[in-house]
Amino acid sequence: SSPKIAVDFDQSTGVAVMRLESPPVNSLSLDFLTELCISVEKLEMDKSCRGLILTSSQPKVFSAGLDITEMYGKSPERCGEFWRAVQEMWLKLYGSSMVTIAAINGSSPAGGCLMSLTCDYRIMADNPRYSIGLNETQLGIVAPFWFKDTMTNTVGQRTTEVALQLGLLYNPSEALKIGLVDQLVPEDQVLATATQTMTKWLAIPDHARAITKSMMRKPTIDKLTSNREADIQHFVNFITKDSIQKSLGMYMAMLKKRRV
Ligand code: CO8
Repeated sequence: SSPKIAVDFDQSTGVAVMRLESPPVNSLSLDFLTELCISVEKLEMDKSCRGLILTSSQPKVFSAGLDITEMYGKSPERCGEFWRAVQEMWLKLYGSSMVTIAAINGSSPAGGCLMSLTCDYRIMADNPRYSIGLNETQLGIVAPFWFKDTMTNTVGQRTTEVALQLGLLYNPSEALKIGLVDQLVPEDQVLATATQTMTKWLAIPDHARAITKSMMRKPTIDKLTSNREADIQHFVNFITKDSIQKSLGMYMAMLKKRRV
């Protein structure tokens, strides 16, 4: 099934709702990331669009993170192209001047968590079956510095230090407690709450809010923009190692076996 992004832009409110529609789990493939970047860029350039709500059309899952098959058995060139797209997604979302709200209506591991962390505010469905976090070490891989920075900027140094080493996935109430998400609501109210919260954020003059946002995030963004090529090289060298490929292979086999 082909990946899709459904964008619903309401001219009267200036708010766009972007639904991730890539069955079964919204994993971030190169195609999907490319489409996501194009959609965000279009909205960013449209001066009448002031707010963006990110959510999922898939039941139970916000996003399963990076598509593991994009990192397994692929050529170094292809891995590099994929990583550039991951960087681009983060740069576009973390650097967005729009108000961005994540309506997290399902599990959100690894790259899915990163995507939510780029937003200004996170509302998660209060369902104990869902989890969120940067679980990279559980796959035998290492979250890059800009994943780490985004998490540190949100929950602080100490919490990030423990969470990243153990590859912790948090249930919604734990995630709320450490500030990984800002609010929990019943599952059927996630989007409505995001819309209400958006109204509050949009009551602040755009220019003042956007400059403030940029002031907070620019040092973190500059760190990647000035190191993009080296970061790609680092990723390609790391991910194509035999030992890392073996870990990823085992993790994928575990994912499939886990099914009942
Ligand atoms: N990539 C590719 N395929 C996936 C992924 C993924 N990330 N996640 C799930 N799938 C596949 C499953 O293998 C399964 O395939 P199949 O139908 O062929 O068996 C199908 O999607 C459905 O998955 P589930 O049956 O597991 O669906 P559930 O609804 O039970 O669970 C979850 C959904 C919770 C999302 C679960 O699938 C899960 O935990 N997935 C793994 C998530 C994960 O660990 N992602 C990490 C990706 S790595 C990343 O994002 C950052 C990497 C940073 C790079 C660092 C490099 C140095």
